[in-house]
This record gives sequence, C-alpha cells and structure tokens, in this order.
Amino acid sequence: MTTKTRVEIPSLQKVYEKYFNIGAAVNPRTIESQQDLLATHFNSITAENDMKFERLQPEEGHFTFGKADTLAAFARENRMKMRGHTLVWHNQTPAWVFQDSNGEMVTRDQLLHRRKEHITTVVQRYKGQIYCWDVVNEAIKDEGPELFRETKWLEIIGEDYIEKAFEFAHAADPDALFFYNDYNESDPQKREKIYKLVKSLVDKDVPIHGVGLQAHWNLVNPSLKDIRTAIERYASLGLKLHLTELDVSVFNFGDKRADLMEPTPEMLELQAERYHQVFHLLREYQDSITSVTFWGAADDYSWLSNFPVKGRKNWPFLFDENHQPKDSFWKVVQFL
Ligand code: HAH
Repeated sequence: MTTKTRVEIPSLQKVYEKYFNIGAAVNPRTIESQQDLLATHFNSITAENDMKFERLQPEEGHFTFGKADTLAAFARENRMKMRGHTLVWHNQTPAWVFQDSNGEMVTRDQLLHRRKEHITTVVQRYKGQIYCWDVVNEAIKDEGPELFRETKWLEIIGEDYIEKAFEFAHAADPDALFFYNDYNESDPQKREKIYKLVKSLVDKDVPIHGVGLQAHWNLVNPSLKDIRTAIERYASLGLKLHLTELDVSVFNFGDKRADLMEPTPEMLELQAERYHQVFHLLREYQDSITSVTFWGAADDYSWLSNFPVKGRKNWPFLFDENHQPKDSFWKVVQFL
C-alpha cells in the first residue's frame, strides 16, 4: 500500500455541467478500449464513422445498423446524449446513390426520393435517442467566390438540396435539432460564406436549429480573434452553436514532418496554453454554445494519426495514450 495521496481527477463533464455538454467521437473499438474514460468524462457521443451514408446503406434498400446500434446502446447504458453524424455529405457516400441500374446518372426526382428514404429511415430509427443531427456536412467551397462545393448532390438536385435535407429530417423527427456542420469555420472568408448559406436557410424558415463548428484546430490556427468573430457571427442568427469535432493538432497544417515518436515538451506546453485560451473563450459564450465534442477522447486514437499525413502520430486531446490527464486537461478544468 502506498501512502502517497493520489490527486483527484475531476470529471470534465461535471466541471462543465453548467456550461455545455462534453462529447467525444467514438467507434466500436474505442467504446471498449476507452470505456472508463468515456463514462467518466463525457456525457455525449457522436459516431465517428458508423452513421455515415456508406455505413448505414451500402447498397440500395439494404440498411446495416449493427455498429450504429452498438454505439447507441453504449450511450443509453451510460446515460449519454447522442449527436447524429451525418445525413448528407460528399464523402463516404456510396456510388450507387447517384447512378441508375444502367450506371447512368439519376434524375433529380430519383435522387430526392433516395435521399428521403435514407433520411427518414435513419432519423426515425434513432428518434427519441439522437437529439440532434448534422444534417448537411461541408457544403461550402473552401476557396474562391463560389458558395457551394461542387458535389453530385448539387449537380443533380440543385442548390435546394440543402433545404430539402432539413425538411426530410424534420418530418422524420419533429422533436430533434438539426445542424449545418463545416470545417475552416473560423476562416474569415469561409465564415462569411457559411453565414450566407445558413442565413438564407433561416430566412426561408427551413427547420435548422444550429451551426456545427468542426473546430479542427492546431497550436496557432485559427487565431482566437477569428474564433471569437466566427462564434459571434453565427450566434447572431439566433441559432445554437456546437463545437462538433474539436481537436488541437500539434502540427501546423502544412507541416509534413513525420518522424516524431512522442510530442515534444514544447508542443505539450503550447497545447495546454492553447486549450486554456480556447475554453476560456468558449465559457464566455455559454449562452450560445450548448455542446463541445472532441473528435476522439485520448491520444491513443485520433483520425489525425492518418490525416493529412498518413501514419504520422498526433496527440490532439486532453488525455494521453494511457488515458491520463495532460497539462491541457488541467488548464481546461481550472477556470483561471
Ligand atoms: C471531418 N472532415 C468530417 O466531418 C468527419 O466526418 C471525419 O470523420 C473527419 C473530419 C474534416 C476535413 C478537414 O478537416 C479537412 C479536409 C477535409 C475534411
């Protein structure tokens, strides 16, 4: 028996109880390997991949809910909320959706019908459990003056593909909340384009309730000033804001270095300071921000360990590879 007193680790979710939900993206492996950590510190989960179109309907009319149901059961057993991700996206959507049996492009009506089937089936299945959905993901073009990303959805249906998705979702579950979700959300140019799209939806009385800020950030970008401006701009539409995919990469986006086996002390120090400043800012906007979800939970698993540099390890979270709190964690739970 050791007599050394152990430092109590506060529960992140409890510390933030009066501010916002604290979420994590999960998959069937991490709900096992990170089970205790998730149950202690998080009160919301999002399926990292298992509710995307290609996972739920890989072939027409053939729905595969097994893994999604496993994650939903995990949320119920641990009394966690669940966010749904995502109904309409240009990625991870199977090719059959846009083709007829001859391999020709489907018509607008056919595509709308398939979309309605998909959204209705999926949203109704998790009605009463999934309280909010990322209905449309990443529809805005990153660079240049054009508003919309060029996708098959846009090409075949036209610009109203976005509002139609929200209408189908709302009809399937009138009680759920529906979000538009995007990345580079704090970049001034893209911010204004996202604002313009979302405002047009609000002005048309489309059933949209919130904006999802993915928040894939790093040690320096985006600036706190740009994050603040983005929050204020989206909140001015009278919608709720969720940070939906937060992580703080220890690499700048263009940095291709791939030889680090562990984070440097300097990286960890900068990350702690960054998390400190970010959560200080988020607390200021607690009236608008109702949920903050990390795109993972601890440094043993992150999509960033494969993106944008394949096989390069990253350490973006508050908990290390052994699920122990990092300096970043302490900065987030101590409101200084
Ligand atoms: C996100 N895209 C997606 O929303 C999510 O579903 C996926 O699991 C991971 C990240 C972010 C993204 C980016 O940061 C840069 C380029 C493309 C996509």
